[in-house]
Amino acid sequence: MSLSLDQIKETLRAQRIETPSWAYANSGTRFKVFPQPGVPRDPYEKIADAAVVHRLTGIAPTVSLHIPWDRVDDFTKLAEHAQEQGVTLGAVNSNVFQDEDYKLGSVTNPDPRVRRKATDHLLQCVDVMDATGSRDLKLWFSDGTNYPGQDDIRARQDRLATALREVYDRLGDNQRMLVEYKLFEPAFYTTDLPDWGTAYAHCLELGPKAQVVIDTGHHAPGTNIEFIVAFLLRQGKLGAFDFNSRFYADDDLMAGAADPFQLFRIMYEIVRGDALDPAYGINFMLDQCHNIEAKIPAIIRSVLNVQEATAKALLVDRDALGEAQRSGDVLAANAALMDAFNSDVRPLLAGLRAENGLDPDPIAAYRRSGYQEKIATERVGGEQAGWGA
Ligand code: AOS
Ligand code: ZN
Ligand code: ZN
Repeated sequence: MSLSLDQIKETLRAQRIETPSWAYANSGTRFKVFPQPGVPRDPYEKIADAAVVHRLTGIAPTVSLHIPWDRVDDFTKLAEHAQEQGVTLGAVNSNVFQDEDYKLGSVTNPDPRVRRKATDHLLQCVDVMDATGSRDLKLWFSDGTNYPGQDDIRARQDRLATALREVYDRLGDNQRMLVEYKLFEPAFYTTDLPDWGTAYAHCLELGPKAQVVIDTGHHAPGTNIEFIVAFLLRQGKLGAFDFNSRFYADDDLMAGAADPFQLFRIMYEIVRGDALDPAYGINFMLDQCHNIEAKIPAIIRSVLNVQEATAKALLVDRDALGEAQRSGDVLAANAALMDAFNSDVRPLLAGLRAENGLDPDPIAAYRRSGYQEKIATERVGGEQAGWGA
């Protein structure tokens, strides 16, 4: 069914995008971290920055945490601070990849002591969720091997399943587990969760609280991500996105920067599956870092890019598309999608912001606000997100 302009606007008003705490902090590659002036010195300041992004865009009211990068004594207090700033704490990301012990893997490590330590960390992340009121535990494992024969591929799957089960059983009624996959890196021969099929199979085995998270940067070049979206939606197993852009591998560039057409195709499948409404339960997160560009405007840009792709997806004339598909008119079907993609939705979105009392141009509003100058003066010695430490 094609949507009226009012329906499109209403849908866009309800859209929600979650920003990651680590994107506000200093980050870099394994070669160099370039510190920026004014970056947050603690999780409280990361949340303050996320709140600025939300105030300017109106659609980014939640912030993902990363444990232990977001180190505080009292997570309830952090949640209250977020609330005061007008945002709430979102997914809790675990970290079982930055410890000497995890050289040969975390939950799949051949040493039961290391597996216990890794699983205990995941359980502690659920404790954090209890304190913050977060619904989602996001699990990404750097586990894998570099050489044939290094470890038993199948035994590692068994160890992974055991750890996931223990954590799954600890989840509360309103909590979920988001299982992330990644083609390779840091392991180069086998990765224990390399693709959506493996993540899906584990989630299926675990039960309804386990869902797959698609990080758009975690696939082989040329992978049709919208197919994965359509498939997982049909199975009720798509829990979240980590949006970012890639040219080569896990580049973590701004969402929609490298391939806005791909982002549109993904969002079209979301619209097609009626899965955009927050009530459906998909957590649309960003997972990126800004190594050379100014962070807050880059995050605003990314939120706007997702919003633009969504607006274009909503513009698709679904009646014309359906008709063309049923009659086998390949060209007309393709044209229906391309017409929407080639529309300039920026005036529509600027108008919508103005209607909602926001500045039509959030990036210009940020530049004018003086916030960047203020944090650059007030904050000295900003935190590193965790890379290259
Ligand atoms: C790592 O490549 C993944 O994208 C994870 O989502 C990870 O937890 C996040 O990027 C922060 O490192
Ligand atoms: Zn990710
Ligand atoms: Zn990644």
